[in-house]
Amino acid sequence: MPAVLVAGLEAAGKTTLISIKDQPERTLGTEIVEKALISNLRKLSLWDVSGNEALRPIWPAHYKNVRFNAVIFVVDASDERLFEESKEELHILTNEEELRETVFIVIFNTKGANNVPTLEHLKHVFGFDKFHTSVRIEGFLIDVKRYDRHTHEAFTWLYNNLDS
Ligand SMILES: Nc1nc2c(ncn2[C@@H]2O[C@H](COP(=O)(O)OP(=O)(O)OP(=O)(O)O)[C@@H](O)[C@H]2O)c(=O)[nH]1
Ligand SMILES: [Mg+2]
Repeated sequence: MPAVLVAGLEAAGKTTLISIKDQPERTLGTEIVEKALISNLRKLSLWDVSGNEALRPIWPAHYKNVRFNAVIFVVDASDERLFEESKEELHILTNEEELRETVFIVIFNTKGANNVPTLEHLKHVFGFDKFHTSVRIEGFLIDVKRYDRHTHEAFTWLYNNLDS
């Protein structure tokens, strides 16, 4: 079963995205759930970590021991004050030796706000044009609380890129 690390800052919407709980509380330990992100497709082993700064050192403990097929990196796109810190964490992950073969999908979560930047702008701010060409990464702008066609498009991209 493919393993997927679900990372990002606190309250970005990680647990909401993978719909483990209706009203998620902050994740304080790592929760591993096996479920398909698109019904009828194969199950994934989803590693939902805490984005709390004090608990982020646990992330490397996971990917240094488990080979992840993908990283889902969730960003709160409604609060630009968090962009720099979020970008730093994303770039740390994309530079890790253990994640060199891993495909990255960045979920920019609108959190239902209607004044979020465009996807193009977000990708620029997060340095998408600066990743080494070997980094396989794509970004999507969605409201993680709603499972709509944008969510479906993002998850379809993930499934299509898991093994390639
Ligand atoms: N309206 C709205 N609220 C959201 C959305 N995504 C997340 N939230 C809310 O933001 C809060 C944090 O979401 P979580 O999914 O728990 O965030 P997380 O990334 O798992 O956070 P940690 O577990 O603390 O690292 C919750 O109260 C969610 O209900 C969204 O797309 N729309
Ligand atoms: Mg969580």
